[in-house]
Amino acid sequence: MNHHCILVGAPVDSGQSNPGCLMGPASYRVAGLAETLTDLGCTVDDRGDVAPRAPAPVSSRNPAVHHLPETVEWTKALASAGEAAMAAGFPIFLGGDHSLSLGSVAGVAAHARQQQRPLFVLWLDAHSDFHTPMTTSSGNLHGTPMAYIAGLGEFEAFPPFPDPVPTDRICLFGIRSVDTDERKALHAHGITPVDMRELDERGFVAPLCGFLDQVRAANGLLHVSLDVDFLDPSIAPAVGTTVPGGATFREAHLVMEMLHESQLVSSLDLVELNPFLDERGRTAQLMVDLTASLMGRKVFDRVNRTN
Ligand code: Z70
Ligand code: MN
Ligand code: MN
Ligand code: MN
Repeated sequence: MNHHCILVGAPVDSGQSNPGCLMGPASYRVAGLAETLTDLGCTVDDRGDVAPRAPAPVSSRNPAVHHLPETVEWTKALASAGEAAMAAGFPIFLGGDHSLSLGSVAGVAAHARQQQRPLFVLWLDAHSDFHTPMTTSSGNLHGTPMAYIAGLGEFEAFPPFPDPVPTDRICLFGIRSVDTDERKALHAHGITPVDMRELDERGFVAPLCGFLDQVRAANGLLHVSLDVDFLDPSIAPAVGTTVPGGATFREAHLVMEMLHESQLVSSLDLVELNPFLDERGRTAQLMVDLTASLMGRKVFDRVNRTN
């Protein structure tokens, strides 16, 4: 794992309808993300917030879709910022709603193609985010990045995704809210999410180890996209749509600790934090602490038990 962290502020608010995610990057900075990483022995380059260009007047064939022009410009700007950050170190994208991953993962994928390394994606989320702009009924584009990354469906004014990620390199993890059209598309493309029911039955370790073994065997790069709503709303209230039944405090930290021990993660998104809905900063602080676990904070050193 590269311990030169590049912080990329992505105050994206256009992918959903609940204002506030644009304060996310500021909230992570106030919660001390850079200082926490430095204390762990990482070096940190905070590149500030990405500024998208003025949107071109594009419209969607689906009248439900809103803020398409803004989201397209964020995608382009974050793809170039992401590709540059990958060349320099370990990018951490500070969201911003989940539509930012249309761009962050595009930049990461462009870098992976250049390095001739296969890219894997771990999607820690209550939702599968597998709509296309044609199938979404909410019109919220934060519900679409996973389909874009997989190169599936029609994405209108968006640039074509560089080197789409084959579906067998994608792991949707913690899922508990899937719309009918998403379920059909997931089924059609042979994706079986690791949903909360499976995690209840098997625990978090075995399904995650299985995926990490695949990444290791392929000498892959691994992008992790952490949506606040992966976490149970009782510990992470600062999110627009709360979905009960999410990961507990220890389950979430265990995932991050295992990811650290694997040494496979090469980039990270922190998405969907809405600081306006937070309680005394506790969700922002938890996201920072989870990032610290991913970067190696632990109580005791122990033999690596995950591989
Ligand atoms: C629903 C939609 C979603 C996040 C909500 C919800 C999507 N499938 N994603 N919160 N992060 O509107 O498309
Ligand atoms: Mn999401
Ligand atoms: Mn979600
Ligand atoms: Mn949400």
